[in-house]
Amino acid sequence: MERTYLMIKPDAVQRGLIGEIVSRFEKKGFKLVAMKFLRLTKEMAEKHYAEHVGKPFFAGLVEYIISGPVVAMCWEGKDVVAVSREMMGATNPAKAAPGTIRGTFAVDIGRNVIHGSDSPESAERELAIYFDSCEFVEWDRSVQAWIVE
Ligand code: YYY
Ligand code: MG
Repeated sequence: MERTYLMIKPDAVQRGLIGEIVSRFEKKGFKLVAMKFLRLTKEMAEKHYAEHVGKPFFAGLVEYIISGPVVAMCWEGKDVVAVSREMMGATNPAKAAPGTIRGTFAVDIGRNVIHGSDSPESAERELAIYFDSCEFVEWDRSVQAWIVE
């Protein structure tokens, strides 16, 4: 089953949105596989956002992402990478559809409350930054058959 890396960013933690955001993925039918509350080091942040090195927003992005604690999560489910990106909405909250996480809870691209991997390959790379293989919890949900045919 596909996995993705989702991260509740420092602004959402400060604003008390952890529960709201986790709840959306639970209710959707995705399965939580790993979860951690931590503050990123600068090294972790630069590794996470390596694809954006050299861009004008990079320094500010790193500063923001290390400015407070985040919630690091691994979620599993059918097409979870693409579907969770849809649930998050566009990168710029001003363009994010109403009802999406960014469309509902954010107004500024530099404070867009959540990160989600953009492909299964990115997910694998990002998950390895935050979790050891032993931290992914194997468990069965009794409702699974009511969520995926
Ligand atoms: O994957 P996603 O988070 O939706 O966007 P990316 O293009 O990967 O950019 C990562 C992160 O950088 C974005 O969530 C906000 C920030 N950012 C920015 O502050 N200004 C931009 N022009 C582009 C991205
Ligand atoms: Mg991205």
